[in-house]
Amino acid sequence: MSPAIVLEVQTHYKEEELLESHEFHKGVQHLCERGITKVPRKYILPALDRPIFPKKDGATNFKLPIIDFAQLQGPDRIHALKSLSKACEEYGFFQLINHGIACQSILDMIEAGRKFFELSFEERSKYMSKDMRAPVRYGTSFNQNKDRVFCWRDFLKLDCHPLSDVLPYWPSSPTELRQAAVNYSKETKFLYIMVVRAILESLGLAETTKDIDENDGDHHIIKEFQDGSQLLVVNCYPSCPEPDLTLGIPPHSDYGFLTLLLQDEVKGLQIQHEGRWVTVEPIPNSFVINVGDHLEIFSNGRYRSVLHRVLVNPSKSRISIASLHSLPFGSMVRPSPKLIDDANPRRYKDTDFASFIEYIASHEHRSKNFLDSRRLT
Ligand SMILES: O=C(O)CCC(=O)C(=O)O
Repeated sequence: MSPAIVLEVQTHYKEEELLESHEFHKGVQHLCERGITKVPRKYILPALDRPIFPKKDGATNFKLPIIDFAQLQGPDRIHALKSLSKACEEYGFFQLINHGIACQSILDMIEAGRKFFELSFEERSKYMSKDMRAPVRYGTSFNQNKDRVFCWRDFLKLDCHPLSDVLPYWPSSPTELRQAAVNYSKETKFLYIMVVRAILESLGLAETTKDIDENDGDHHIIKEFQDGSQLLVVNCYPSCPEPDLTLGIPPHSDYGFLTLLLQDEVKGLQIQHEGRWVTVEPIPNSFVINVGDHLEIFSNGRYRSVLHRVLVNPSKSRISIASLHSLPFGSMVRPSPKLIDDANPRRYKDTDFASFIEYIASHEHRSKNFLDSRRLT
């Protein structure tokens, strides 16, 4: 081929790629609506990063520790706190049962989320934004502005704090979404505060919940949790023709204190445990709760945020709803002074949201790289 023809072919491919990449930014749902039978190149992971599916369903059946919220609130709290502490230290994850959130609130939220992803692309795309601080964000992949390989997920992110400020920006369609998300965000926030109190107690930072209210220092932190940030993320993973080539979400840890995750009946969540990927069995009417980077920092490394990822399914689409909680946007996250001593020197630098957002906006995602940037050597 003459150099002129080579140049022409290269230009043609570049244009095609640009055109394609513009299409991919519209999301996986949009791609599937166009009827695809193969995973496009843009979503194909390097061989080493691809998931290995167990040959027989259930071959890697794995049960997360179960924490009974009713037990945590009852006379056997001490015992439940021990189990909570062990789960956070050894797994970074647990399933919460008997959580007290009304079934109807959960069903309404899942249904409203599902309906959002069934809207036309024109309607969904009104909420696309590159601004990480936008009160509502519809998008795709993990970080679509940075990802070289896209992942097989679309999302709707709703900032929930303070509700009165953000509500007018939330999607007005489907009509039931706002009410369902308001109820759901209030209920999950309440549950989060109860669980975080238990976490403080399990770390030995307050003898009982009563002490937390009376002790000035700890009261201040509970107040910060109450005024803290909350982000609802509705994840939609359409069924995928070649699920062994891609992932719904690549390995990552969550940035906040705790994430309360609702999975539907389709499994897909995998966590890294003892050096291997294990699939979390959905338990009906439970929450999967995981330690985030901010809690790892706050606990000075005693509780660990753990890598997790999401597999996609060849025949079923999957919806999950993550409620991510942390301190207010302006607050500093630092190891609790009560957890630092000669035997346990300070392990992390102070950090805040602004630096987290700046970091993810300017770096390609890799595992726990933000937290690693906060470690003191
Ligand atoms: O969909 C899931 O099971 C996990 C979602 C998740 O990891 C996330 O939203 O960060």
